[in-house]
Amino acid sequence: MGEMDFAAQFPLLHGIESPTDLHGLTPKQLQEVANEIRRAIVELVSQTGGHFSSNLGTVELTVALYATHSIPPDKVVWDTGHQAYPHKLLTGRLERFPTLRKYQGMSGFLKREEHELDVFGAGHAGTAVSAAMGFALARDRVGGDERVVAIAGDASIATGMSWEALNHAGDLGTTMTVVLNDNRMSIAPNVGALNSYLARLRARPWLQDLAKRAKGVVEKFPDPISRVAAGLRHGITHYMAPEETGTIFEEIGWEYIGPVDGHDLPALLDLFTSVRELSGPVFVHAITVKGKGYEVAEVDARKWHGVTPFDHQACELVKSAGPVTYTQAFGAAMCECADIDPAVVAITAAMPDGTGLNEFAQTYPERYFDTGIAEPHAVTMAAGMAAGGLKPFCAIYSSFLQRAYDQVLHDVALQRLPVRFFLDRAGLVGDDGPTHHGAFDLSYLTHIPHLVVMAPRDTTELREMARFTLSMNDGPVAVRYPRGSSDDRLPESRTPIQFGCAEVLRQGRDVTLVAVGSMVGEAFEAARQLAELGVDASVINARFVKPIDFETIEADVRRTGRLVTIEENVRTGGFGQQVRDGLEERGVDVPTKIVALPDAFIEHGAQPLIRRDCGLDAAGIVAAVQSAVTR
Ligand SMILES: Cc1ncc(C[n+]2csc(CCOP(=O)(O)OP(=O)(O)O)c2C)c(N)n1
Repeated sequence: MGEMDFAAQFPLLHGIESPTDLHGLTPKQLQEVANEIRRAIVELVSQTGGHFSSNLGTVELTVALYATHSIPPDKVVWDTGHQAYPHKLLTGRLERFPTLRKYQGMSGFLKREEHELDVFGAGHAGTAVSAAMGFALARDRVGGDERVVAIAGDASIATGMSWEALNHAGDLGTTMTVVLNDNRMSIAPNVGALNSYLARLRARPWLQDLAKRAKGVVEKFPDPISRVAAGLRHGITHYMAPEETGTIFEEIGWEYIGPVDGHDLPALLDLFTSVRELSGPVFVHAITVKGKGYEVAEVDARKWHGVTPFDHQACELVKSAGPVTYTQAFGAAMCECADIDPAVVAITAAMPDGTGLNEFAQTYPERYFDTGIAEPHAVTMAAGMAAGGLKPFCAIYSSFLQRAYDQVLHDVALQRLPVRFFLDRAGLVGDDGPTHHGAFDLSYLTHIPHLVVMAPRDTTELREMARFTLSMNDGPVAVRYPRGSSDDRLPESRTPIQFGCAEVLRQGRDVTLVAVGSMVGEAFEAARQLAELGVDASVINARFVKPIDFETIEADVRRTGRLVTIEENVRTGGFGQQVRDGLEERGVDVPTKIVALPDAFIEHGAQPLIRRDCGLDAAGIVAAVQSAVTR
């Protein structure tokens, strides 16, 4: 990609440094800009990988919005940010695209520190309407007149937070715009009653049709009525089609405009020009096609949501059949558990693919629940299910469960309800970066009373842990595991899981390494390298992060006299600090080194690179041991 001649390939786009550069362009040129953006997304993302189909769906929306607004000072807040590549391309970042999601390269999401027009960063869904409302209230306080726009997808708009914000702004009458980018898809097909409601709205006459109708009316009437009607031509739906009033949005104080074809650039240019002048909260319902313009992605937008590099001429995604991932192992374990116990049910918050629940969903459709992007609801619903006698397995990414901390604490743990949490993407996830790293779960879970926390050393152990949780009916349990596959440097032999017990993998004389989950393989490899350096290390697979197996650790440490703990979690409140604390209480006084993530947000980049930077690989562990040994 180094040889790409951006100026030759994307002549218009190449000249655009800022959205205001669109202002001098004719509608025809703007259409060409849109075409170049679409082509750039296909060509560039096919080389870097990244989010794909969502970005093809926002091309015309972005061009129209940016051509009709004054950005800056107008502000656009993108929900989640995975669909904002057109925004990046219109804010002077074309030439940075080859570094998309790469180590030290451009983020796949929006970030305030990456660009001044990334006015609000995200990665988690459902924040845009609240943030945009905040900007609007700040503007009103200061006395500015800039427009604030939030763009949210049909899945993101259904989050609790979006509705909290719609409710609030509708009441205050805050002047702002929400653009609903309705492509009917979450990552998987969208779910929920609101989604069905949006489908009914989609079935209404589209604004373009209304505009034609209005034009007929205009032609029949002399001035000034015709002028008024013309002024409303792309204005407010219900003036033109009174029979179509009464959307839920209007009922709660928003001006609802739509549905409109989100790929009809001339219509969108007209529409956003008018909308920019409206006061109060305005809700624009745009219908888009996820994957628009790249046929295979239109047909299977789900498969093309996030992609690895692909051949864009051949239109083919090559999925390599690598070793079993933790996600796949969990999916298989769920089916086994459901087979064994009819009380087992599975819950996902809009991530059936990401959490590996597809097979379960097909095999046990009546025992499978997709809440949509609604982690807090998913957790409390699971609590209710557990109270009602079911065995809920709640599969949520580590970073997304951050949203439901109080639900885990107040609804699940306080009532000692046996909900089984399965936290995929625990630890550093790689290319998605700081919004998605599961860096905090050991800290935000292990201090909650009654909650048991486990971490498997490999995919086989994950399956065993899932089965093990079937008998844990006294209270909640969380199992956390990383993105990716098992470490193949670990021995195959294993001991059965016993409650609260660690597994000793190797017994040495000089130092005790106690590792959690994803770090057990690295610790084992470090021990092998240390042996070559003449240091004989024990390796203990912690298995339980709560309760910690102090007997096993203490016995080993009393022999070796030195301890190194290793975990892929922030140091504060993590495993290592708790081990040190517990040993101190037991009167075991040994030099201890804690290898963990620092008190910082770790940038994106390939997993091995960012783990290396944090000292969370065999080499980092060897270095930590050497410093512990020489102390
Ligand atoms: C809190 C949270 N849960 C889950 C996700 C994972 N996720 C990323 S994008 C997405 C679907 C978004 O769908 P939609 O808002 O309709 O936007 P589209 O991609 O269709 O444009 C989901 C579930 C997330 N980013 N944040």
